[in-house]
Amino acid sequence: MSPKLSACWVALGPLLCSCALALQGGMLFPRESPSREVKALDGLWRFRADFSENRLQGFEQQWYRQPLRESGPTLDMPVPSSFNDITQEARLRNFIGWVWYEREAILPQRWTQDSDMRVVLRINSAHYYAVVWVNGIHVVEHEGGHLPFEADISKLVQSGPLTTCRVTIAINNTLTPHTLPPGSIIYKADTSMYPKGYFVQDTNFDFFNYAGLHRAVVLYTTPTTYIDDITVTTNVEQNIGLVNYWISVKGNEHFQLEVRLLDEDGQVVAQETGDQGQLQVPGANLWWPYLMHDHPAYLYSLEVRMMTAGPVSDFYTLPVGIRTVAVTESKFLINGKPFYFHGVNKHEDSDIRGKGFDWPLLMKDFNLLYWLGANSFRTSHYPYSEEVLQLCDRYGIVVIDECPGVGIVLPQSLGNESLRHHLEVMEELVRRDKNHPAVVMWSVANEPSSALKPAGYYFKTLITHTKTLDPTRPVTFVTNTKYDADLGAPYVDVICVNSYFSWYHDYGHLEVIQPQLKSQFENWYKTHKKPVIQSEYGAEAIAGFHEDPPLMFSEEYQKALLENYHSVFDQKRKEYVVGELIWNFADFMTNQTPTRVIGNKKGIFTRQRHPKNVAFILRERYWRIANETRHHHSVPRTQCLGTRPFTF
Ligand code: BDP
Repeated sequence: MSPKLSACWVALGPLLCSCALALQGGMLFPRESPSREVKALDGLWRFRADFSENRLQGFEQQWYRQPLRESGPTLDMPVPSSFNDITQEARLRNFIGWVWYEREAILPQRWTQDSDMRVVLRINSAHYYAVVWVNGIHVVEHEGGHLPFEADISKLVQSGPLTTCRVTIAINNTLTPHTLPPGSIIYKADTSMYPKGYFVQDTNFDFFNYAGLHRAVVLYTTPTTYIDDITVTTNVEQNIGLVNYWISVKGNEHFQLEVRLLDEDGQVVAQETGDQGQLQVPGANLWWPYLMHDHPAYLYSLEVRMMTAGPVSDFYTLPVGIRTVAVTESKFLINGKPFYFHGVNKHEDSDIRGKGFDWPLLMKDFNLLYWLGANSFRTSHYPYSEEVLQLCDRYGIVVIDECPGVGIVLPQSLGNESLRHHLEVMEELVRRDKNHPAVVMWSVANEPSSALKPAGYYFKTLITHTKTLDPTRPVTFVTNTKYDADLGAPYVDVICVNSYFSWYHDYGHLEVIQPQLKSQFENWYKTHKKPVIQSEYGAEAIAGFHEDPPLMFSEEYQKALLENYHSVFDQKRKEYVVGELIWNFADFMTNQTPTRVIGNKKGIFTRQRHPKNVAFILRERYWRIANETRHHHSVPRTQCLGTRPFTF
């Protein structure tokens, strides 16, 4: 292990140094194909939290060298899941430091014997910093809890007679002023008040810092010469769909590439050869958002076939939606038509699992989005799992893809070290999500403090760099009305603004909402002449609390607050307001504070996804807006998910 890592940890300071490798190659989602196999390592892993005083016992005793059970007792821990809410131990729920995961994988014999095969270990999310060993050998480290990373482990598994491999992953959830999101460790040294060695993790964001292996861990294979990355951009010219592609191949310089585009019936509609080119689809079926078209979310399949002179070939199929995105002074256009975001903000959050990926939960959420008539969401406040984005592509749910730049309030979090990491995260995010038609905009941060001096330079660099990473999508920066208006606004394409009138100020005074909201919109528009999205608004309601006249925290207050916002939205959406995203889709867990009653209760659904009264108000509204914007006929409310073929 890197000595830097341990030295830093003793101080509980910036352990998260540049040990993690930045971008190397592509990050195609592991899919099975005639040349690729995928083996999921989901299930029970052995687990131990390192409760030693310096949290470094695991490294000092090299727990990765032997099976974990040989260095002490272990727990059974499900993957994917956060570890925090699985056991009955309070000290594990609130643990800060290194936890250790381990499991053995049985490898098919040909994986270990065929030297023309690459075996890759991919970790879809390990929050926050991860160090990985295979059979006791260090293979990769990664910083950042929401984006995937991988290691080619072919040499390791093909070097001996073993047909199993032991994967050990040490994960540290400590946040520092330079991590994303940032945080700091606060020591409480006064022994008359705190036990010896007492420290807490302080953060400035409003969700619980769940940790662990939150998404799948998989092993997959490719040939040794392989399709490393595919980039697709699309356009439409005079009814001809244009699919531009770039393919990178690794492992050999001599190869041929064949590219075919298939429609939903499996018919080839265009084909090409070579590592870059343009496919033309006359009369293309465009990818339309849900509720904007009778056949939303049309997906073609881009089949890429790579052949070498020898027997090796590689196949990869990528879903492709043909659509355009553009922004004018007052409109957000998808396929040249004005698009109004009527949607939600979400969190990856649920009972027991914490931030752990869960198919039933995901499908419930998509069914609820369809029921609600929501056409969009923002991945507040970090990148969500790739499966979520695949479902958005498939169901036509438009996404504002946000990076974990949330809770940036300390001056140290705006220096070069933080900026370097923030840029790296944006690169990783764009690399992972660039091919999703559902993703229509990048969000580089949520509500950073603008009072800080270096903020201007920081956000200008961040936003302009993101535009060079992906010139095909607009970029936004989410601000709060209470903050300085000009921090990121001059550089972004769309202004996203959060406000909590009659909630965080003017408590209980619903009558202030309309004038304050009107001024908010008018000020932003007057200064910047850019489309505006109300990217958050809402009120807490504890399900089942009722008061009339409405009082804060009752369902009636939440409803009345929303209705006041809606009446201003209805005026301003005729002008330049292009969206409204409720805060929040569902109640979610936060740190314990006197202002949170077992989490944030601004959900329109409870954490268990039961509707509060306000869900019905929003449902009426969203369907009404959808029908208005479709002009010709109303949309039937019964929508059925999953009737079309879909490949993962
Ligand atoms: C907003 C934050 C969001 C919070 C919300 C709230 O962007 O993360 O959860 O406030 O306080 O300002 O409910």
